[in-house]
Amino acid sequence: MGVVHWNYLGHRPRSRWIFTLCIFVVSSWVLFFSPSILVTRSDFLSILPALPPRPLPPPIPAYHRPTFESVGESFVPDPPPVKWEDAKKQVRDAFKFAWDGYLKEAHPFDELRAIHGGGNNKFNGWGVTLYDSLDTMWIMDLKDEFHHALQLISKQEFLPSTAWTFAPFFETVIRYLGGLLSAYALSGEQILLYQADQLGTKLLPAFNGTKSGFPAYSVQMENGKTGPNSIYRMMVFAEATSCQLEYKYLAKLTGRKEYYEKVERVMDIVYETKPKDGLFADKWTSDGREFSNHYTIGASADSGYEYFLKQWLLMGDIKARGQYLISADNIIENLLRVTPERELLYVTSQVKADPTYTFEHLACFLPGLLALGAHTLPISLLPPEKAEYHKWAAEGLAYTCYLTYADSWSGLGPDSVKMNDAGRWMDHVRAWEKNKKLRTIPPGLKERSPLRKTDRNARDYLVTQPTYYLRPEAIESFFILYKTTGNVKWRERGWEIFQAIQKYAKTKHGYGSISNVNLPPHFPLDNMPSFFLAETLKYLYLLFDDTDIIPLDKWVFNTEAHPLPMFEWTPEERERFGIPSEL
Ligand code: DMJ
Repeated sequence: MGVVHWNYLGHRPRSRWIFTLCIFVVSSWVLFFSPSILVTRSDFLSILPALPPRPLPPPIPAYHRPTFESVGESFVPDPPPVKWEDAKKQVRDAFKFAWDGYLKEAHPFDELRAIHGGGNNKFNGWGVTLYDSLDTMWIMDLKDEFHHALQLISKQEFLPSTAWTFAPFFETVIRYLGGLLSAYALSGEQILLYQADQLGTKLLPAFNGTKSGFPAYSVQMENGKTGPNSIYRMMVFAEATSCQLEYKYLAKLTGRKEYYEKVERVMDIVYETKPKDGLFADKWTSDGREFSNHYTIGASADSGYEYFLKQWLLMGDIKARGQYLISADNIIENLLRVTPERELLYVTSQVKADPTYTFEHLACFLPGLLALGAHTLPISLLPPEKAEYHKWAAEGLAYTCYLTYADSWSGLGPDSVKMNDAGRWMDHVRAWEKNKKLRTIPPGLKERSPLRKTDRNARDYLVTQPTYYLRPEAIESFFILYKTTGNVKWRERGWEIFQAIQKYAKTKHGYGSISNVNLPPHFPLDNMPSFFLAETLKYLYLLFDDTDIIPLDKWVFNTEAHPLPMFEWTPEERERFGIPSEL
């Protein structure tokens, strides 16, 4: 019997329809009525009861654009632009304005004083904003600015400035080294790799500053002495571990074994700890033991967890992937909670096993990380039932992050809040599953309207640190959620925040933090952090971008939003660096 090829039917939809219908009728007849067929109708039907009943998944909560109750002059966003291209262009203009302000007023200082002009040194005095902005300029196609910045960078010798004798290891790695490596990967400019190698070498003595091999807090650049009291100082989990992507990619580019070895030693210490619930203390002793009983995914631990997943994504590290799975499950189980009235899903920290009910803006990177994990991990490791929890957690947490912005007078988000509490999220999820409310929305995922009432009972939380520091985490998560779900609501929320930034944080020279998001902002603070250009504006731009400039299946963002390209170790590299085949 010849095979009828689809193309032989021509391109007319009608012929295809008739053909499909015939096939359906004939095969139904064969299956149900033909006595000679091997699988009889009753055989066929008898298979059916063996299949487990498949409950319908809960519906994705419908998206209704919120209406904003205006209190006095409070912020009410404009509707989204007709074309997202326009939003993208506005973000590019905002970046250009901030960059020009920095260059004119502040360079060679680290960061711009957004109100008074001039600059200040917070991170070595080598002009950190320059390094943090490089890849954003490339991505935004600001090539003249990029090449000008390259000239400035090529002269840098990474020596101590008068104001700054010790280079803080973590900040120097994520901002300077990450910025150089990402700009190199995007542009191929050799000077960037040369400078990354110089800087990477100068920072290496940090790993000799502790008994364990954890990097010391800081390094003196001209002689490799490690920072004040580094032997006795407590190590911060995120600071000690968030150097993996940068140094391993540098090892790949330069072939230098010590880059790989030094940072992998840090991972060995972390893995050897094997905490039974997958959560790591936020402070460690310099000889590599957990010290505090504070467990958080906010400040001092955040990127430690982020880099487990991202080491796997960047270079296929299976051990790090295993740790991510253990830790993410335990974060979901133990640190995710809901509030009683608005049923807001949030992530808290705990002291021993006691929740603090604190929800930090810094923790708003978590929904993006969970969404990225659920989107990329193989089904064999994260089966659909479990992946669903990760995706729900991502959606619910990102919405709460958004609400902390939308609830506020200025439309900008506070740095920290204290939540009212109704217990662990997973307990609510299990109770909801038992009641078989499977066609209703899972706990913590109902999208409540923004509330412009500042009292704790109405909002279900109290603002404890009301400053918006121009931080990126909420927008970072909206970007990943938009990319992994395609739901335009994440773009719309990013657009609202961008408008609030334009309205309240813009200054004569650039942008400044808002000291109290719940009060009419009289004036912003006099500082423009470099991460505003590295992260906040970059993620906004990518959120509105339709061309997929940095596809998530090819690039991995370091914790300062510097994208690095995914790679594989060659057999020779594995042998030289001592990378086991299972890593
Ligand atoms: C950034 O410098 C980095 O993202 C870091 O990991 C923590 N957060 C700040 C910005 O908020």
